[in-house]
Amino acid sequence: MSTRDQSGEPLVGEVRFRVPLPIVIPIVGLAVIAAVAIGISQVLLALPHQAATAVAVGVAANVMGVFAYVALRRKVGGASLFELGAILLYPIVIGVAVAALNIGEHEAPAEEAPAGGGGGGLSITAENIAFNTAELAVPAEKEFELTFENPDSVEHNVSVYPDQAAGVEKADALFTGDIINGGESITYPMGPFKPGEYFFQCDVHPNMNGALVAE
Ligand SMILES: [Cu+2]
Repeated sequence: MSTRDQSGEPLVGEVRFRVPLPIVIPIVGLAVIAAVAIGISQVLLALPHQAATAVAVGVAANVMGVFAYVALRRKVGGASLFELGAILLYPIVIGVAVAALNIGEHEAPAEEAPAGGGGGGLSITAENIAFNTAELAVPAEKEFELTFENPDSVEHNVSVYPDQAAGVEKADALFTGDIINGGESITYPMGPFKPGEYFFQCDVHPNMNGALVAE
């Protein structure tokens, strides 16, 4: 214990010994766990995805290594405990440095998400056992989203087939939408479709149908 006193104040040592260890250890342990968990999560959230994964794996590997070392050597002195703590946390320090360096570089890509994800805002509605449109124009050669709203009191879906004959047989579906209950809505990820005319229908009520035109 004498090695610890060279850097710390004697008073701290006195207080430590007066408070029973069974009380101190859980409190300190919880505080350390909370601080480490919050710190790591903050770092990981600030990092780009690939770097976050690497840092998380690095931290996990270090935790395993340090505890294996502690477990094998029952007695670890104060100084080496501090060193182990430092080793345990160094991936976080590296992560913080990487995060700080990347803040400037990664601001621009944030604009991409809303622009790319928004699409054309395609939507279709089923009401009174009928779709609100007989023709659905969609972008060709790319993935897009179709928002399907069902304010009816019965269940519907939207599926896409090469043509009406396939729809009648429910064969060769190009897309099969999940059936949703009345009062619900859903966003279907669709495409990519080659340019051309296809057939969409509600599989529950095949008389609800129309042409899906990809262009
Ligand atoms: Cu239907």
